[in-house]
Amino acid sequence: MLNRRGLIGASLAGPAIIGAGAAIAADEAGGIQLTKPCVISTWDFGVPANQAAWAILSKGGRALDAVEAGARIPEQDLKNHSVGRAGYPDRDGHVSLDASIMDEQGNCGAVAALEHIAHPISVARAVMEKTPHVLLVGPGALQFAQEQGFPREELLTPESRAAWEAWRKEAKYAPKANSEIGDYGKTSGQLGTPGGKGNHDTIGMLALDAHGNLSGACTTSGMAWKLRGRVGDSPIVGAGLYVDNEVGAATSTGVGEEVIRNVGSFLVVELMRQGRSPRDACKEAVARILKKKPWAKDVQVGFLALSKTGEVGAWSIQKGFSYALCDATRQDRLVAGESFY
Ligand code: SD4
Repeated sequence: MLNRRGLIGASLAGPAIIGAGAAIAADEAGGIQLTKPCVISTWDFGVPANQAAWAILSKGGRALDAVEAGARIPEQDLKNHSVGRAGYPDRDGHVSLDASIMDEQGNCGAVAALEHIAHPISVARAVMEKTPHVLLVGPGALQFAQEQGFPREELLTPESRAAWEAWRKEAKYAPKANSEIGDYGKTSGQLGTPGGKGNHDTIGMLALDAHGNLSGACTTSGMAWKLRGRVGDSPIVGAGLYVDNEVGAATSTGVGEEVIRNVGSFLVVELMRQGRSPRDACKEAVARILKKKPWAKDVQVGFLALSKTGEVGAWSIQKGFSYALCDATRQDRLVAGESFY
């Protein structure tokens, strides 16, 4: 697996391809064109996730099935402490998961603050397909998942517990009603702010299938050491994920509060509808965050977008946001995204 700490920094001339492989054609604005079908994901662990999605897409399968299968890969990865099983817990030691999924018809489903279920993305899909609702939370989401046959499990691994116990020794957790960067920092302790080293890594996946249909999935254990009950952007349709089959799809990673405040993924897609490239739309959505709250330059938020025609774009506040690309040409590309700082 590729190590995000070894990434080449973002280039002002356009996104740098850091996974080995054939060159990707970048347009003048720095966007990347993929061929249909294709799938893209946030972060380095998006590479194996994309490959699982590709097994479906390459056989003519549906984008929705592809993104669900892909998102389940980091959810079950015991080395991944920010998605699914083995995710770092909240302040009180509970692993609390957020996920959403959206298809080409605008159907969507999500779960928030879900505990004890290893694959929240599949529960989100069940909410979409088997209930009249969009979002189930907390104990109700757990009850629904168990009724659907998902096993109840302990998701806190010994390694995650040890990290949490080490954090508790040092923690001076003082959340304020009016958040400032210092509060995110205190919340996260040694891990740093969400989206920074060691404390980011929502997987957002966007796929375009051979039939020309888009779908997306987003799943995370959220900000490490968060307050119990805290919900990030990932399960909020329009914030952490949005799909519009006429235009494109977008997803986000980083400090969810900043994404929710700006309804980030919906904004990216609407900007694409108005004619912006995925790259420019992501850049503008990041700029909006910084305009409202200039101190947000010290946290990380990244957007990733895919157009209906297979064009890819991304932008983040800080360096270090990588994303994975997969189409018929290659299934293992990793790109260092562009950023303002
Ligand atoms: C959240 N955006 O819960 C998600 C997860 C993440 O840094 O990327 N955290 O805010």
